[in-house]
Amino acid sequence: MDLIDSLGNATFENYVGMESGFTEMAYQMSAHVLTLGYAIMLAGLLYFVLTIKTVAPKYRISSVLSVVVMISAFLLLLVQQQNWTGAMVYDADSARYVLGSGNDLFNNGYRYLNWLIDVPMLLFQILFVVTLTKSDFSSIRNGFWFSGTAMILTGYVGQFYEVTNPTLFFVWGFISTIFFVHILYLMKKVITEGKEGAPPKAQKYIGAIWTLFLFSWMLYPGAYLMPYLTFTLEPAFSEALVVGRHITYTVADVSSKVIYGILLTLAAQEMSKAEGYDYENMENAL
Ligand code: RET
Repeated sequence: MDLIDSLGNATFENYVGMESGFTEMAYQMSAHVLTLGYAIMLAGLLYFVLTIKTVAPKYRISSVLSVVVMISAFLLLLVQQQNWTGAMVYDADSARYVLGSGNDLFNNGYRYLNWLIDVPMLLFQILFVVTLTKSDFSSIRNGFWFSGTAMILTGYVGQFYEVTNPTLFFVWGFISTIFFVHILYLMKKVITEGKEGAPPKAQKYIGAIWTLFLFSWMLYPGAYLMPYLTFTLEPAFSEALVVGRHITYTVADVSSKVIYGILLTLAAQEMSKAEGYDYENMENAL
């Protein structure tokens, strides 16, 4: 039977698993990097709980949103890791990990649905730290929510076609990108206005948040495009690209959720100090 007939809309990881299988290194690196991801989310969870009182009460909702993101990402990445180790089984004859039969196939779809929670939370979070000088809070919030949801749902549909129908894959990916550009536009506005009224040290962190935001959010479309990064119109069934996708997602997740949340905490600490809430010089501060 043809690979496409037996695997249909499955993502390209499964095709590699069935066509050539994975070497020990490719299989284990994937498993380890997924484990690293959920371990970091748990560490991040502790950081955001333990530092909540280092910022003035009005900024604490940002830490609470980080806690929500850490818990949902921890659960998702745990499931994702088990999905990987469950889908691929060791085959002693070929000395490779191959796609097993009888188990679920490997799928990234859970990630997309998890983003439905995390993307709005991450976008709202910054609105509780910075003060907008011109824009209206609720119109930015609604724009973030609308475009965030639309970007994810259109991408979710597209990723099912990454092997079977490149045209649909690129069309849905393109529609998703339009919403992504809208999010970038809104975020740039929030950063520019947010910087205006902030104390100098906080301004430095807000500037760093913009760089981090651009870098980390761009990695997600990069992971979407992974099977086509050989620049042909056929998806490449390469184990290096599979490992590359796991690594890209992990770097993106750690940067866009954990490091982003830490930078927001640091900015909020500086703003708190400027407003007279200085946790470093408080008794029983923690
Ligand atoms: C998709 C589809 C292809 C085009 C674009 C995409 C963008 C995805 C982004 C996701 C961000 C996710 C985050 C998750 C945190 O938990 C949907 C892959 C542009 C930007 C930050």
